[in-house]
Amino acid sequence: MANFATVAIIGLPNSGKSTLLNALVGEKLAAVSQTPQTTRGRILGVVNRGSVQLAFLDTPGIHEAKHVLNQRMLKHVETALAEADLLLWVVDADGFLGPGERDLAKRLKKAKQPVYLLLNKLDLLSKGRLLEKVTQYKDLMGFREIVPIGAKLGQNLEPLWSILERDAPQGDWHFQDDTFTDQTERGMAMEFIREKVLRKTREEVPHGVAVIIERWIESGQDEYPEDLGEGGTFIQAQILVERANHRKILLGSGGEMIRDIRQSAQRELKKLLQRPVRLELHVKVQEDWRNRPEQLDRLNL
Ligand SMILES: Nc1nc2c(ncn2[C@@H]2O[C@H](COP(=O)(O)OP(=O)(O)OP(=O)(O)O)[C@@H](O)[C@H]2O)c(=O)[nH]1
Ligand SMILES: [Mg+2]
Repeated sequence: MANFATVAIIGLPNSGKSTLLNALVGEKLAAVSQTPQTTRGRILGVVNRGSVQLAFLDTPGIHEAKHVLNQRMLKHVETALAEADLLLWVVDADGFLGPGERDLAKRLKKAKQPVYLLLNKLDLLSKGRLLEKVTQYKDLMGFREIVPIGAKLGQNLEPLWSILERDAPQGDWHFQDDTFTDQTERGMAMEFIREKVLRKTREEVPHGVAVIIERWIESGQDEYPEDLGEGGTFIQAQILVERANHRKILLGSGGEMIRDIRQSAQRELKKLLQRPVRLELHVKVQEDWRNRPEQLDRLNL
């Protein structure tokens, strides 16, 4: 007898949803940064535990949509909410319970699926404050379970696993037992390059950044740089920004910033692809790309 559940990971920006997905899958699938709205799409991570298969869907943080990009981001949340059997609401338990949380609770009250509250960032909280949070959230709505977790350090995930295994409905697995995501290498490369940009920039710059893979050349193909060695990959990517002054910030004085970003992204891609990688980055200004549907299509957003 088999069990299968689609499990949506939802919540406000920066609460730790992607960190949790990575911790649950045990692989880095999603970009993580301190910048809200890091995740722009839905990211699938499949985990098999005994006879139970769990398909986790990481989603963008719920926020006010100001651009066409943001509307598309929120659509991914809606789709995940509609598809899921179980809903994990991840909150930053170290933050304030504000209007965003109240609005989301109002929506989740109407959900047909069970809602589990995950009080994340356990490592930053005293026991007393944690208990206080539990009381505050309990006042908002009824939860199937409330579990304090520390996604970053993988704290207290065992109780969560037990709950999910217990509540996954009976049904056939949807994925082969060796599948853990539907993301392509290129898609992940784009995300991880953007992650490095987000980790190094502040304020309005990160939100206007997108990454396009322009060339992806494998060993043996034409124009492969032979000095990279056998079995490697040459990647040329474009970083889109919205304004000329953002481009300046990204380049940094004497090109220091972009060099830094390139180096850390290249390191990350080597880890991801498990082979030699050379990364080349170009920064290009394109005003208002976040409101251009055809550009968003091209970016797979
Ligand atoms: N101290 C601490 N920090 C955490 C924990 N979990 C996540 N973080 C940090 O919180 C920030 C946001 O994490 P993400 O996983 O990107 O958050 P998210 O909910 O996916 O954010 P969006 O994609 O923007 O919606 C990062 O700086 C993480 O390192 C935790 O358990 N403890
Ligand atoms: Mg995220």
